[in-house]
Amino acid sequence: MPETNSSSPPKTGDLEEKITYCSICEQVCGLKVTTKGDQIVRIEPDKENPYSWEDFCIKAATSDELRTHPARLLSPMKRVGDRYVAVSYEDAIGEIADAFRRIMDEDGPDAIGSYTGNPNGFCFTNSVFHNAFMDALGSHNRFWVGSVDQNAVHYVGEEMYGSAWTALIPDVDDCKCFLLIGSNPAISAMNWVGAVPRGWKRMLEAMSNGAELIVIDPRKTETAQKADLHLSPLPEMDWAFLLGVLRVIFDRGWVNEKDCAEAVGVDEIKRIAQAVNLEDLSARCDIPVRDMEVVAEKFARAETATCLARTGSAMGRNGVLTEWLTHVLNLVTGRTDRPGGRILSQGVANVMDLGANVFVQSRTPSRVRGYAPVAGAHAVAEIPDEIETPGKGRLRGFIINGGNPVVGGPDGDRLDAALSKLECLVAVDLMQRESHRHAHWLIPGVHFLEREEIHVLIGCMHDVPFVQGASAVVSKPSGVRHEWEFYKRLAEALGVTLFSGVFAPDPTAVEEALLGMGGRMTREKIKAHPHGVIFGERQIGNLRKSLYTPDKKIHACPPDLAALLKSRLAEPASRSDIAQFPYQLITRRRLQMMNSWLTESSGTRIRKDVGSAIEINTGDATRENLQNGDLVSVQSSIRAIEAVVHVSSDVRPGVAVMEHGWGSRTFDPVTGAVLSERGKNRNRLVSGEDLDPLTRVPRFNGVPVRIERRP
Ligand SMILES: Nc1nc2c(c(=O)[nH]1)N[C@H]1C(S)=C(S)[C@@H](COP(=O)(O)OP(=O)(O)OC[C@H]3O[C@@H](n4cnc5c(=O)[nH]c(N)nc54)[C@H](O)[C@@H]3O)O[C@H]1N2
Ligand SMILES: Nc1nc2c(c(=O)[nH]1)N[C@H]1C(S)=C(S)[C@@H](COP(=O)(O)OP(=O)(O)OC[C@H]3O[C@@H](n4cnc5c(=O)[nH]c(N)nc54)[C@H](O)[C@@H]3O)O[C@H]1N2
Ligand code: SF4
Ligand SMILES: [Mo]
Repeated sequence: MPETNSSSPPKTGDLEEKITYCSICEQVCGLKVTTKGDQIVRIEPDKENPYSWEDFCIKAATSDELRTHPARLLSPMKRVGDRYVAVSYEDAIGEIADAFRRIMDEDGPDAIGSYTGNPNGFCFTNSVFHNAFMDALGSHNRFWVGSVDQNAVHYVGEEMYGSAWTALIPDVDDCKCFLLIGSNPAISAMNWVGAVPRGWKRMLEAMSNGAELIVIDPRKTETAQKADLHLSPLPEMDWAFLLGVLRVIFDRGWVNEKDCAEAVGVDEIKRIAQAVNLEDLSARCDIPVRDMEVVAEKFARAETATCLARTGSAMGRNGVLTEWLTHVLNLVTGRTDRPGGRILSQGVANVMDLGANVFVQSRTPSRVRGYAPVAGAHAVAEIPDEIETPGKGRLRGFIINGGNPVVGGPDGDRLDAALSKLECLVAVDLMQRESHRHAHWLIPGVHFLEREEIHVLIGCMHDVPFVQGASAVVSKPSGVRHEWEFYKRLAEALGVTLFSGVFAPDPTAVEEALLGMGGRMTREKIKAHPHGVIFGERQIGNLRKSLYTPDKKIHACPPDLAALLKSRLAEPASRSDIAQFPYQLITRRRLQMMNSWLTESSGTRIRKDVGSAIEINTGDATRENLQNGDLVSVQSSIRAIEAVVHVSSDVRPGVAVMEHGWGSRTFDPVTGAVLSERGKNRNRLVSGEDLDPLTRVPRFNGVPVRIERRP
């Protein structure tokens, strides 16, 4: 029988107001939750939160729907045939440990692997204990969601500043010129490896005080609609645009001499930029030379400025080049770690110290493709090969922890087929979704409204020194244990030691140890401020003191990035497959969804077009004789899917847009019945072979496709 958790008896009572924050995205918006016993009556923004409340959105307002969803996992479930049965944690942990032990005895620890998804990063205790567990096994086979979106940041951080966790936050209030590449903060909020709460509203305020906004995006997004200048490039070609802007800046001498002299490699990137022809760069990105000159002048001559690229470019073939060149642009114009530019994130500890000294640092190449890990983890695109290729270290046991890579990652059909070949697949989640279809074990997750913790990493990634502890506003369901406890007990059952015995395997001990490293806040002080606290002045100018490069200098032109740039410059200016695939598919996000989850919530049910629409430019539609509502086949190099045409003047010619996250089924774990199936998974078109050569991120943005009317 499933055991019950005596610490959470059902409660009844009067209305109470409780304070915590939303853990769905990095904005960590403060929440005021009205409860009645263990029921949530209302979720509102916490207006006493000194930092975040104005970003509160529908995702938090409806977040109780997943917590109380009828298909939520309420105890460990064991697969028996094509059904699942509820079992106790003792039995589940015992049997999983037996299977993992048998596999490791035969094939070594690398035969056990794991994938951690985005929500895992928002639960400190889960992520820390999961990593400690994989460390204790001695497995190098870790895969994470960073290889889908943010590896470019980590790669460039490591190469330029010596730490993969160099979080440079836009200083929006003091910025006079924003150059935004592939980002739509009006919908996504201003967060990605760091947060600026109400960042979009603060940008609009800065603009009403004279700041300019330049947006580079193939779609006229909600953000671009507010811009002073919107330029619509070909996908994956932002690097060429940036190199053109840099060339103009170097040619005209609009550089900050001191910052250039203090860094290493500026002369080299200057030589590369000055060796190329602006017309050539313009042909690559399809942005006129004149526009490059205008942007160069606006950016370099502004009193303060900040350039940032985000997932629009990072999730494509040249994401790392674009990310790098934004850092070069900021550096040479004197915007790096300066007011109004990109500043080192603030918080309870220096994030670069944590990154360099505490987080996983494996450098072991992957077994099959031989790729080096980025930020200690291998790429999602590699998982199928690692399961299917025979040999010692072939993945046989696997954990999917808070992720849905079959839908969020590339070529989900291939990953799904590979996952079905595992001998022991464990999914740790609140619900059984598409990626968990072949799981042998379903282990319940704890909803963020039910957990108490101090997220030390997020506490280091703000634009001001802010920290807040999460509190459990309601009890977790009886029978559900915290994810960290699952890993702790699985380690015990396997006889392996967490944290090499350095910390006690207890969340409080780990939180205290990491807070102690920063020396800025204690658990007691944090807990004394339930609404969160800004505990000091912002300190700008710490980046150069915190560098982990061997010579303690910023490296403007790392050799592998320079080599990649030169190899791209040697390619023909336009795609060689353009006749076969005339369009490039890009992606968009919606306010109500968080990647592939919350599709189960009422927020998405108010919409009719649930992820089957393909937006194309008006002129393209006329040429192809397509109209709104027409059914088309969208064909990439690996597969075709169906979609419904939506004609739009917001999308540039040659580009098509499909939102991601759809086409992920949810299941009733007891009966196996499909509970919901909505929209198309557009990532089925994305190859797991065609990757950014340094970060191994697939081409989610920029997939070459052709679009044909269905009979
Ligand atoms: N085409 C395209 N694809 C994309 C993107 C895109 O823009 N375009 N965006 C990408 C981005 S930015 C990201 S970050 C990835 C995300 O990719 P993933 O992280 O792999 O997937 P998610 O869709 O976020 O699914 C997260 C899962 O975690 C579960 N979950 C939620 N909270 C918890 C919890 O507290 N504990 C546990 N154990 N589980 C929990 C949810 O139920 C869900 O099943 O997708 C990427 N995929
Ligand atoms: N509502 C909501 N908010 C979210 C999320 C969500 O799923 N829903 N996800 C969260 C997560 S995990 C992340 S990582 C962040 C991401 O936050 P952002 O990086 O701001 O993500 P997007 O809103 O997808 O913006 C990407 C933009 O890039 C454009 N684009 C596509 N291809 C290219 C290209 O080649 N070049 C250029 N210049 N632009 C291109 C797209 O049109 C799109 O407008 O958002 C977070 N916030
Ligand atoms: S999902 Fe919405 S409410 Fe939650 S932290 Fe992000 S912006 Fe704030
Ligand atoms: Mo993401």
